[in-house]
Amino acid sequence: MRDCHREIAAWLTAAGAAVTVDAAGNLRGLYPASQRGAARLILGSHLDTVPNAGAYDGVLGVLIAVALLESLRGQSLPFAVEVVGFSEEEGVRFGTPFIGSRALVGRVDDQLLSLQDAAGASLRSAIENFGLSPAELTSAELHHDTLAYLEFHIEQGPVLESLNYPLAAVEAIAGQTRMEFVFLGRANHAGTTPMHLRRDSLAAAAEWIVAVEHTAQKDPDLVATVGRIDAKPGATNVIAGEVCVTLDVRHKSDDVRQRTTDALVENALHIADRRGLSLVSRVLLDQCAVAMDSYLLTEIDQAIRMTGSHPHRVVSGAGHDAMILAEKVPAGMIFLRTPGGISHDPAESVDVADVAKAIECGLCLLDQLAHSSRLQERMSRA
Ligand code: HGY
Ligand code: MN
Ligand code: MN
Repeated sequence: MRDCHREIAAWLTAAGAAVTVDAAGNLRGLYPASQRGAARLILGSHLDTVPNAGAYDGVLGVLIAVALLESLRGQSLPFAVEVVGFSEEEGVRFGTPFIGSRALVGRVDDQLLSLQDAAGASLRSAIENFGLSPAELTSAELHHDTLAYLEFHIEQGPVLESLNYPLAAVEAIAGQTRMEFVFLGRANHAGTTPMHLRRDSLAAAAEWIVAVEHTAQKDPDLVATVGRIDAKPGATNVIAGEVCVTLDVRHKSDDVRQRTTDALVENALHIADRRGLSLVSRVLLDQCAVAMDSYLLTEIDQAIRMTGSHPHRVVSGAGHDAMILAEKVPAGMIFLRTPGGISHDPAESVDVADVAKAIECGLCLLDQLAHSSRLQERMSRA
């Protein structure tokens, strides 16, 4: 992250922005307005990613924001532009996502700071080891003069490619539930324990994982994923006594997502009970679906039209920092086509021409907002 900060901070500085790192490790570059003390527009995305990832999820949105500042070539706007590179959005290390953007909306509390990574290091100690102070987290919060938040991001799915559109406006972001389940059975000898006397936690988890897939296959708008399984003691000749699995459930309807999650918990309890095991589950994230700002949507549609593309609208199955920022300020997102619909994998890619269109769209958007009476009115109130 330090290397990433160094590279991007150099580009932001060269583009005329004043660069800082806030107490949550977010990189922040403030490009001044034509008048001192003017309100600000935030352009951002996340700098962290997942294991064995592609090169574009998150960071491309930050670099498009840098490219927009570079394209201004020192020209100032009626509002300041703050570029934010969020430190942690994926939730890989501490199991709970959106830590960087939560700092901007004042939601990094002691419970979150006490979360531990696989090595037992707390979020609090990770912040301190990076040379930052959790006591200063309040200074990372959004300034009262923030007008809106805009995020460019790859779609990470197949829709835009199937329609042959380079860009799309995001109208909403699906809600997501992330959970951890531990099936507790009885470790025993693989060679001497008859099948009818086993309390095999790995077999129980496997039965449940198939049920998770079958449940999600019944609704085209529902996805449910078991992404990680840890079996103990993890030896070929030992029946697993304890298995921990993760669950990720997403749907644009919070009601469907909640009912699905409840049913999958019920199913896990039933399987464990029938096999003589016990089950412990805990919720790591219960994030509701979030609609993007309707006014920004119309401006994004118009900016996409200005690039000669069709202003298509999509619902995002992936979570984004925009859904956190939307708690406090109007938020909008622009998606770029993802060739092959592949993401969270080294095969993730973008077409350079689509990135050029995204930058062109961003410049149109900045120009539209600079002349927007709606935004002027917000600026006068900020
Ligand atoms: O998993 C997601 O929703 C995104 O990649 N953060
Ligand atoms: Mn991601
Ligand atoms: Mn992302």
